[in-house]
Amino acid sequence: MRRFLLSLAIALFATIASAAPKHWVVGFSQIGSESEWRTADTISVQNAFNEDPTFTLIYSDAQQKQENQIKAVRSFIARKVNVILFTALVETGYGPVLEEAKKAGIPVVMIDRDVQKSDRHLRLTIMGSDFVKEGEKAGTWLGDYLKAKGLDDGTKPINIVELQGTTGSAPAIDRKTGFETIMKKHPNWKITRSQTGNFTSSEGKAVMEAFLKADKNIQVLYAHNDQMALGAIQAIKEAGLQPGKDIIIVSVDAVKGAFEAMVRGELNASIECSPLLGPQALQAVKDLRAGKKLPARIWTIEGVFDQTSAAQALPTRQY
Ligand code: GYE
Repeated sequence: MRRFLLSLAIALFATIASAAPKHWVVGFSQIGSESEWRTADTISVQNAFNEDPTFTLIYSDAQQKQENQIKAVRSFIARKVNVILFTALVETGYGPVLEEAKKAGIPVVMIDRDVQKSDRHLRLTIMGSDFVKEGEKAGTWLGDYLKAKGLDDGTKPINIVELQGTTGSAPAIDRKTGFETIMKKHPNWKITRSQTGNFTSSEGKAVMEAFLKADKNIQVLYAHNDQMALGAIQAIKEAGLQPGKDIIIVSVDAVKGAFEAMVRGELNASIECSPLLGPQALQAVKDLRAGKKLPARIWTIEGVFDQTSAAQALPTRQY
């Protein structure tokens, strides 16, 4: 009887042990903390993994330097982590290090910014937003707005200045492409000035100051993220103009700061790009651990907000 109970206990223990998920170590190579968006994204991923005791997350902040990211991935490989979460600062230059991860048998799950097409076979999947679509939504919003306000007769030139994100990054490339697709339907729209503001408020402000000094004929600002738009709003005010009125502003992200600016009437619209990728990343890694096949692309679902919807949505915003 004693022996029977003992073997029963052993069998039971073995069943429980095999059902319990294995402990996994996850390396996360983040690009930095250039914006409200980025901070929300980092916190979302850290919270999701730190709240699950079956994971240990190793976080590495590259401080906007590609070489730091390459070093981080190499150190994850040396530590034999189970999976690498990776956000690419720019699209190019990661081929060799991704090759090393692949050789080591460590899957790479991209979150947010992808690498260039020719390197995509080296990563397992990508989750995040459709940046091209965001650019298209910005253009479509602008077309509808100008029409509704009677500001565009289809012939008078509409001069647009553009604040681009980090040069060579997926969202900067794609948000430009998407916007320019919509511009083709409006032959009188023209991007008269376009420069990078590196996705930061301070550079957005400095570049807008330079635009305003050189050019008195700006109708619209298209900023690749809210942070740069918020910096530019400062510059526009300091130049004695009214942001949101003298210059129509549309940007991307829909962070809290943008909602507040819309409520103040200083920003006209923001295209949503959700940074809350943590729960989605956790689920994907859990699926991977359970031996499931991940889809090649995991999209986030997002909307568009403007001054007519900002005040109502603001209290419910999580970032
Ligand atoms: O729009 C911007 C940020 O990669 C989608 O990076 C992200 C962008 C986001 O710093 O605010």
